[in-house]
Amino acid sequence: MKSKKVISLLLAGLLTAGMMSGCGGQAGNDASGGADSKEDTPAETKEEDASAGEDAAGDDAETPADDAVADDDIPAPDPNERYEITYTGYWSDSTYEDGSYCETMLEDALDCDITVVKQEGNDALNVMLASGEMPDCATLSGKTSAWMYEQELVRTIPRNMVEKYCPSLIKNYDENPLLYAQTLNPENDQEFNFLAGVTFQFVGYYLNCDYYRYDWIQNLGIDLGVNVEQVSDRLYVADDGIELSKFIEIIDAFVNQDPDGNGENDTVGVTGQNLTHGQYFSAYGFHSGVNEVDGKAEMYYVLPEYKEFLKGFAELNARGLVDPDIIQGNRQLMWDKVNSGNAGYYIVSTNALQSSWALDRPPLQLLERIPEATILATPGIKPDGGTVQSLVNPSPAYENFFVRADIDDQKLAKILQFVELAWFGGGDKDFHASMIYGEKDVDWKWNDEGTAPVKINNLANGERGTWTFGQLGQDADISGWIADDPLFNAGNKYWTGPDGSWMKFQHPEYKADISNVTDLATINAEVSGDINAYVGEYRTQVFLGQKDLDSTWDEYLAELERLGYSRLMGEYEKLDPLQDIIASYGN
Ligand SMILES: [Ca+2]
Ligand SMILES: [Ca+2]
Repeated sequence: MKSKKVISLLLAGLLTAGMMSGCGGQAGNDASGGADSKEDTPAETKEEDASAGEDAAGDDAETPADDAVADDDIPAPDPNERYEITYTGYWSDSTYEDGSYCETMLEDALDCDITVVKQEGNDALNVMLASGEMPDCATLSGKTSAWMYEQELVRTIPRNMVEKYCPSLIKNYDENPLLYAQTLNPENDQEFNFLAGVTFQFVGYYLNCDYYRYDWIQNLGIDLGVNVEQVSDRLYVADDGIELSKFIEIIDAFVNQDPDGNGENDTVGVTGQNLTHGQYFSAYGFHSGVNEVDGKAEMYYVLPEYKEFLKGFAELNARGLVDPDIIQGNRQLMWDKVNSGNAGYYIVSTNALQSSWALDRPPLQLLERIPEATILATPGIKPDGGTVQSLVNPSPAYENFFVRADIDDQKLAKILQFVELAWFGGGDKDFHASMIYGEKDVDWKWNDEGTAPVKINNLANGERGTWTFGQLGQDADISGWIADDPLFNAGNKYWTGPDGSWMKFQHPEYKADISNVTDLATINAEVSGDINAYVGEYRTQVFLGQKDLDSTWDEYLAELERLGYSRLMGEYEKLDPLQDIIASYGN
């Protein structure tokens, strides 16, 4: 495998783009790196050839591998069999329409029968797995590889078969080698335990970000202490985070100094969906998840800095500077406050500037509803004299795709061809786009430059089979297509591309068991429910002033200990820091 270093790993995402489950999009930024494949894929050339369907995924056109394995050693689908593949994954609920456009397109190209097994959410999925009714292959959110093998539900996938049948996937793995560490069997690197799909959204185009009403800040005459650039009519961008003391000054003014100038004391302060936004933590010098403390892994919620955060936010709340509704966990309620001009500070992410999917939420809905509103995007809040800390995924890995235990190698070959086509269009951009946008020239067409799809019909996710098969193939192309938006692009130099200046604030967690080599998953399953519930309850009580922080903090730590905190963290001691693992793939 090729190697890259930390930087390229983190930045690869940037080149591309990102987005959420089904936000459509259009038009390409230059993205790429990704699926500019050499192979013109078979998808179309294939359809009349009903006999030997085995080449549909472009097996000959695969990357000129350095380790050329003789073709005949690698199992191929039985040319005399028309395979039936059952599958479930995203957008496979009861609204899925059997024989959808995308399903038929895949069936024609692969010369097989595909059936989507419908399931409604996690409970139904658990029932299905417990009763031994796992489909031939499935994208299973929230199911760890360790658990699936423990239950003897799934089989390993030979690496040479993936190299042969899924060249587009392998290309992404080669460019982001941590993906190998996440998916290969730790005891045998010639076998994948499962295949991770990709999305570049969480390593690039989905940066943490907060927004302020910049017209309010200007009305109030506040000097922010950072460089602010106007990048579009109504969008301003800061080159650095806002210092905590400045943040409090802004929020105080938003609450107490009539920032909208209507003569009424009618605006609120800190809004948010909950009290655990990374921006708040960054303000006090730590980040979510696993932090490093003198070479040791600690969860954020035991840190002295977290204690300071609790104290700080309880104080802000006591001063009336936090919107009391913050503890309701109601995203829509928060959005409404922002969109109606009741709140002037809010947290989303950079890609909320994309009109293709985010029109109903801040900041775009605010801009539509309040003509005088302008917005300032910042990368977060930092301690006075400190730096912003923002968490980013260590790799573009996205969800787990499993193959059932009793599938033989020949059928596996067919399933891998299905993966290559469904996720990446086998390198054929028309096919790839159709898996997301539907039928070419009916539901979407290429833009004038031919660089990105433009929607003709706004299909819901899952409609005509869109996203049902392609969700895990959000490579450079798809991510770029979806992210493209004039307003989003206006701030590109801050949040996209290898030179995006906000990238310096993005880091993965200190440690994670990406290869499943510890008992972390098991212990986590045993203790984390109770721990998280207790952490949440304590946080709310302190925030509301129901519990005195200083006099109860030791008790709090002792209770966490009783709930299994040290047992949990002991597993982390067995792991190398993620940055070291990433660097080990460096040149
Ligand atoms: Ca079918
Ligand atoms: Ca007012």
